[in-house]
Amino acid sequence: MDHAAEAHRTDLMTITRYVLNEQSKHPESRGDFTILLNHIVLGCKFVCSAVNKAGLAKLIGLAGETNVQGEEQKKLDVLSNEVFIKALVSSGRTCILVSEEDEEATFVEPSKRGRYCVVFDPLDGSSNIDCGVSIGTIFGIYMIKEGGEPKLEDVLQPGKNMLAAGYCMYGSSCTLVLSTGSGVNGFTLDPSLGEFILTHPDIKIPKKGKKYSVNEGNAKNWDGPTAKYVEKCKFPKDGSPAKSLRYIGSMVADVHRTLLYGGIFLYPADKKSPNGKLRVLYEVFPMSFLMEEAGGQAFTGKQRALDLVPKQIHERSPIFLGSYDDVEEIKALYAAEEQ
Ligand code: AFP
Repeated sequence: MDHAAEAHRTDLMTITRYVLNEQSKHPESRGDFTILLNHIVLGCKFVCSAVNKAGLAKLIGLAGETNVQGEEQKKLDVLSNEVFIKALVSSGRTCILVSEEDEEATFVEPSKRGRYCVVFDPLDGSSNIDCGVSIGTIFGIYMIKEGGEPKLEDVLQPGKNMLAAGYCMYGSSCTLVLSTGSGVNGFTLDPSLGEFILTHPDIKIPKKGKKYSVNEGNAKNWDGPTAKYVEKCKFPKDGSPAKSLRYIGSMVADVHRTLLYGGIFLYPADKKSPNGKLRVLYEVFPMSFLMEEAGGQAFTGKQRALDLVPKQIHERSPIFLGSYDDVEEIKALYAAEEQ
């Protein structure tokens, strides 16, 4: 019997233990972040359970409302949003919450206020719910600027100011990927324990990938650099093999695959949507943060994605993210076009 392997398997690194370990590296830390994260984890577990039971519980179907983006809300969107808002407020560690589902930011009442601002999409990819495709929650965490009342400017900060970002994917397994600014780690929910266990330590994205991920149905409206890049993926002229296309249409699932296998995920601007589709605060920033922490890059077509300063909470931006070398290629095509 391989005792070392056995010991390894029984020494379970839960997400709470991991964050407490991280916390102990900062003696000044008061444990607020650990408490906040525990509440996010609770929200993820609840949504995971609701997604798994959706068919059975007859939760699938329209809730009869339209959200701020003009999209139909599914019951699970509504439920997930409520769960996260309540979990985050009750943590006593948040002051401003921005959710994809709510037109306005939520300012937490003074008696329950803490120093963190959380931006999140409670259930991204919800148009995929009915067919059982992986969907997820995306979140980013800022700290309120020192002093005074919380203001909207506290969340209208560039993505590079985030303290942490992550997503939880509700798929064949429930996987939470997190970065607190020193690398990226993946935790898988063990349903029998009800705990997220570290299963993907120190994730590094391959420097170059073999897959590209984009909605090709929008190709007729793409700009020059995007069209050239995708053409290069399919018909490389340097003798390298063509890339394979993978597109789920659920950002968490497409980014998760890109992070683990390498390659590039694109949601570019096009003639119909000059700012792209994806939202800066709770889609573009958290995923860009994770990509950079894993050794990849994220680019908007004009600049490093994390340098963008949003003016509105539901702002959108084009995004190209993934393996370092693949993003470098699209950056070169945009630079060439500018000249
Ligand atoms: P839904 O939440 O409406 O399913 O949108 C998902 C999403 O915001 C993101 O998760 C996908 O990457 C992207 O939209 C897919 O958009 P297209 O359907 O236009 O390709």
